[in-house]
Amino acid sequence: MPNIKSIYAREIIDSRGLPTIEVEIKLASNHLGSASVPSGASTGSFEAHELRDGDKNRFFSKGVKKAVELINTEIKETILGFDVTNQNEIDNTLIELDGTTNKKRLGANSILAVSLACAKVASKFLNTPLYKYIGGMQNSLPTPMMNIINGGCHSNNKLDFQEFMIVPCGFNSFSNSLRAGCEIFHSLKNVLLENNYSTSVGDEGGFSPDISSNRECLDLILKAIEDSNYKPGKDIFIGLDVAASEFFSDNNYTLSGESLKLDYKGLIKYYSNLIENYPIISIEDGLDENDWKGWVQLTSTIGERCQLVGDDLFVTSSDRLNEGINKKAGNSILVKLNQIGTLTETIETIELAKKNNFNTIISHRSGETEETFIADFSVGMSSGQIKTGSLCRSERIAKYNQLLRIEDRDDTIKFSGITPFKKFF
Ligand code: 2PG
Ligand code: MG
Repeated sequence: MPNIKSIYAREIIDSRGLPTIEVEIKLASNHLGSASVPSGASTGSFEAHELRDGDKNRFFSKGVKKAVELINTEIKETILGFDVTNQNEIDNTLIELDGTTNKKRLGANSILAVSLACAKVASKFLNTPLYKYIGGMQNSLPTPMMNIINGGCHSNNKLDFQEFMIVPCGFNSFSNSLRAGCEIFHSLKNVLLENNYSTSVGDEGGFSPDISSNRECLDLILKAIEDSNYKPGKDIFIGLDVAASEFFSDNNYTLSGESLKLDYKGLIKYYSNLIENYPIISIEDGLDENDWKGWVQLTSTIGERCQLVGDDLFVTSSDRLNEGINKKAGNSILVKLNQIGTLTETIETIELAKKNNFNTIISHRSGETEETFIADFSVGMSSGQIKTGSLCRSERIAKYNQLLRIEDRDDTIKFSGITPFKKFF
């Protein structure tokens, strides 16, 4: 029987050495499933609430014992006996039980850990791969956006932009795209060494050289692409996560690394210039999460040439995405399950995005675990793209390896190679 027999949560440690939640669910049929949840550093202020203990004596206040306790008592008592294949009912019950608009009482981390563990054990009960359980028969493998240089609050260098990603295009499979990413990652290591830069890595496994100029970073990446015998602007493109909310205040964007203080118009010019000179096909959070006026202008200025991705802007919320669609702000959405807190709500947001021709990118968080749910999720939802970090650090590689497994096991699943908006070079 697919009914929930027991639920058990515990505190585990994430890739930054900070606590997070793992949940195990057992069914009456004795099937067992577990899931753990990630945590962000450059979080959007409209994200659902992450419940932390606030006890200064443990993990710098970041313990999750309270959240674990809530799962092991209140949440457990409420959903014991539920049919685990009824994800909507479980998620809606958890949302109601929480009773707040941003999951402040029980915590989006508690709710999501249970929501994901339910989906995983349901797929086991039905003896179906997780991606098929989520997506039915329509599955595809995503193009990876691989973050090979870390800046912003994911690193202690002076780079203002948070992520410099390589995006393979024109490859015929996920594994070949990933292979290109690995080769370029290694070439970049050599390029950095030749230029006397450190090859230490940041939170997401991208290199974290002591560089302050965005252009210098882009030049080093282009060199690494060429050294690997790929053509920038043909085989490999570049994506940026600017995470602009992190350097926005008093209506100004301060790029300290480049000694620039710009208003939104100035920053849009800066981006227009960058995309003219580099094969950049995607800019995430190019402007602040509240700068709707700037987003509308950004979209009308370069939205035909570039993927403009709302992460902090949309926080995986269908309400905020609707606002963006109505205002014509952005043309793509970054999807993070823990920004909203249940599988059901995340799927609703993706469906809304697709209906409105917004590109969808399933994303990890900078604080991750070995959990591979998002790999299956990207295939099940045919998201087209996934962003899950660099080509080192096992919490990032775990997702890529799961995608390799899916590709290897089921050759009926197509690869969604993406087509850039504009021809380059
Ligand atoms: C982002 C994410 C993931 P964080 O901004 O897109 O790369 O970072 O998890 O720190 O919010
Ligand atoms: Mg982001």
